[in-house]
Amino acid sequence: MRNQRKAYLIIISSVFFTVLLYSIVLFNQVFIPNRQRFFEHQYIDPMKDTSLFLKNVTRVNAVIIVLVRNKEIHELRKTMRYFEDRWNKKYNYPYVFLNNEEFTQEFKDLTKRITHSETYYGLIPKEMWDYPPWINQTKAADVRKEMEDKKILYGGSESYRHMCRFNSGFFFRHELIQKYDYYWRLEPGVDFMCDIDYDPFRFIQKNNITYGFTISLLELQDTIPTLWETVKMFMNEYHHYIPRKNLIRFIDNINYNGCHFWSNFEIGDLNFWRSERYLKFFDYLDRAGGFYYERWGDAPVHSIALAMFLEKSKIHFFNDIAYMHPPFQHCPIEKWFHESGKCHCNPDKNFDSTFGSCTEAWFAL
Ligand SMILES: Nc1nc2c(ncn2[C@@H]2O[C@H](COP(=O)(O)OP(=O)(O)OP(=O)(O)O)[C@@H](O)[C@H]2O)c(=O)[nH]1
Ligand SMILES: *[C@@H]1O[C@H](CO)[C@@H](O)[C@H](O)[C@H]1NC(C)=O
Ligand SMILES: *[C@@H]1O[C@H](CO)[C@@H](O)[C@H](O)[C@H]1NC(C)=O
Ligand SMILES: *[C@@H]1O[C@H](CO)[C@@H](O)[C@H](O)[C@H]1NC(C)=O
Ligand SMILES: [Mg+2]
Repeated sequence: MRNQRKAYLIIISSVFFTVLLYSIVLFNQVFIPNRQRFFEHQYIDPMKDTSLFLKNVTRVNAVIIVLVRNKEIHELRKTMRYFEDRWNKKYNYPYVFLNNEEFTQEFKDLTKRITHSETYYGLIPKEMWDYPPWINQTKAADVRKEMEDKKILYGGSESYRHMCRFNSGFFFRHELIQKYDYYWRLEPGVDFMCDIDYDPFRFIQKNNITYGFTISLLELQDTIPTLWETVKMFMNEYHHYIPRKNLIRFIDNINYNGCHFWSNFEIGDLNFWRSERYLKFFDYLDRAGGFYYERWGDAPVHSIALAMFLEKSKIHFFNDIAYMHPPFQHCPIEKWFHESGKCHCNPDKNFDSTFGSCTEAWFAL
């Protein structure tokens, strides 16, 4: 009697453990973490393409674009020093500096001397940095006052709005930019924390990629109250511009979920912004007035356009580019980057998987 019960117990527990073991195995196969699945099945790894690392290859038709004010010269010099040492001294891509005011001689001298690349200095024409005629400037001023009282970030700033509109609709049409196909946007004050030993321009050209990012995050909803309804009206009117395979699910959660690529870093194809569909989109938003009656940023505008018009393979997550724009940074978490001695960032400070980032959602798409 006793032995029989023991035997039952043994059988039951072994069945139980076998089932448990099988479910663990099954669970792991079905529920591979999104990040891991992304890197295994979707990610194109530049590190694995040795042709990108050849030292003798010719440059792509590309430019480094810096929109900047004279007073930011020292922040900019710091950033250029990092940028040259980590990457551009190996390639010498040209810089175009753009400003709504004339650059000073000091600004030109100090920036020229920090690089072996060609440097060009452009004035932004008035029509790219001013109110379009249909904007009621009294109303715009009232809004700025209201948003300032509500303590919305840059809510009271007029120049910030001109800047966001310029970066949304004009930088790629500036006369000094017109002859280029690809660009890398650079801002004063940012830091690059790992060596970049290949040419990202050649990488995106070779892989037919339109846009690359390092950090994604949520927009402040107070700055864009009517952006999404305007976008939806555009999508209704111009549905023929929107391909069946798109990325709208990355940004659409009944309302706009706020997800966008942080546009202070961008590596991309200028011809995307110059395309008929993007220009139509920009004009549509510009007519609606939200650059001035609210405070629409160029980052959500760019990201919404990318999401409407492109599929996932056209957008690249530059995991290997360690990048800091305070207060957030992308620092690769794979050990290799740090053990190789090529980086100086702390992977624990990486923003990708923390609250406020959309990069986990990107992995999951
Ligand atoms: N020439 C010029 N450049 C500007 C002006 N406002 C902003 N910029 C540049 O536009 C870019 C974005 O401006 P930022 O002030 O960095 O705005 P942000 O990145 O949203 O905010 P923080 O960097 O967090 O302050 C930077 O490259 C600035 O140098 C302006 O009035 N004139
Ligand atoms: C670059 O170097 C590779 C390998 O040494 C060689 O095969 C190729 O012809 C070179 N290309 C140019 C443009 O010099
Ligand atoms: C401009 O806006 C102000 C404030 O909202 C308003 O009083 C005025 O009538 C508007 N002007 C025109 C021409 O619409
Ligand atoms: C590159 O992408 C464009 C669309 O963005 C497509 O028309 C073209 O065929 C692609 N080229 C290659 C070589 O895949
Ligand atoms: Mg900035």
